Amino acid sequence: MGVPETEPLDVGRIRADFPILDREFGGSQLVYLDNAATTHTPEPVVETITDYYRGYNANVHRGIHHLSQEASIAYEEAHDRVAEFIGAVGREEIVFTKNTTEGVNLVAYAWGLNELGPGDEVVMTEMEHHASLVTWQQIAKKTGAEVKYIPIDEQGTLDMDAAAELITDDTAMVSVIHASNTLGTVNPVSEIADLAHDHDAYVFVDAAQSVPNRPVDVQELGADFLAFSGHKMCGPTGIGVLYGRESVLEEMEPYLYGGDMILKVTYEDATWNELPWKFEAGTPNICEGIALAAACDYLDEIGMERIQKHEERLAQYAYDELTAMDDVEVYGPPGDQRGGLVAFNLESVHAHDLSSIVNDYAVAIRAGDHCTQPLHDKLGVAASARASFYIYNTREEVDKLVAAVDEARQLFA
Ligand code: C6P
Repeated sequence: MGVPETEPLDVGRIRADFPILDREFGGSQLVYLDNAATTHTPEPVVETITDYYRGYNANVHRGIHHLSQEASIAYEEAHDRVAEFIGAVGREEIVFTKNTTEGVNLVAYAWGLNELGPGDEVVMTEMEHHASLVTWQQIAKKTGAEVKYIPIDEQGTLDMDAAAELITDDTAMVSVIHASNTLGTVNPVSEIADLAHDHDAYVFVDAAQSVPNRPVDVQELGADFLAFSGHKMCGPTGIGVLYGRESVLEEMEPYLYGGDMILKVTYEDATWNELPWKFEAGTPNICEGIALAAACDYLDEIGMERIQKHEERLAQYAYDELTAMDDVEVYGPPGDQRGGLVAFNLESVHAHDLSSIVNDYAVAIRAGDHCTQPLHDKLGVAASARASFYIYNTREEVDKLVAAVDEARQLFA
């Protein structure tokens, strides 16, 4: 769209690419504020999907016929596009997975099971999503390694003094969430990566809530691994990305065995294909991978810095409006220090009831533990309601949320 990074987004124009936002429920137009769970898919990405199935659907790396060649080239180039999007060296560092969860499991199984043992430590944060938390916890149990957590303070910000003490020569892996899907906190990943690398530990970054919402450069962050999901960034479901530093991926054993990940197979043994195919066994999600590249194009055309600013403005506004209510508790750092989401509770109304009432006004938010049960335990609540913003949301939609929360209060008064 060729406008300066500081210009607000042309939300009206963006919304025209998302016909789903025109849906109405009970006479009210949908207000979709559940973008941290999944985002919608713009027309150019939908067109990429239909073009694929109408024009060049074929398996990749398995045929020399025209369709297979076209599909293979598009699928491989999608890796290049994603590499460019996050500042990776090239396609060899981009493994297509199903989602963020598969990305962390790949590293945990292919690297963790082989490399961790008694005396080793995996350091995480108290705000990790279950995708990382449960995975490293279970791999630690299998290997005898120990898990430690960097604590958060009252504002939901990491205690970096504690981080400096917890990360030691015993640390083998530091797995850190870039932007919290519950608190909205954006963590100082490069600072944490420096601490980890000072002790020769690897750094895994859960970027599920950052790659879709702000510029992310794996080199600047100092990530050895970084994972995210296509469905949270205008792409389809069923496609995710694991970035791995080339030298580290080279050393790692494969995660899944089978077709396409091999170089030479005999009845006795096998050798592995080059990166990244060594980690992409079997027929991959071809169309979804190609569509993810189209999603990168779509977001880059809008501008990731402008997207970040737009979301931050909405989150700040929602934070201000919600904290102005005496009986609402908002979790996480102040409005000017958070990513594009706000988790909260209305006194004496369960988050599920709250989300059900606002749904009566066609306002879609999420309620629950957001796959961060230990964090909710720490906050002293079983669940919270959460509004999360994206490129197509407006201040008027925040007003509708706030009005619906008011209605819920009156209903339960
Ligand atoms: N969070 C949410 O509503 P998958 O499901 O693999 O695409 O993403 C997992 C995941 C990992 N890390 C973070 C920080 C996440 O937010 C998520 C997904 C969704 O918050 C579903 S629980």
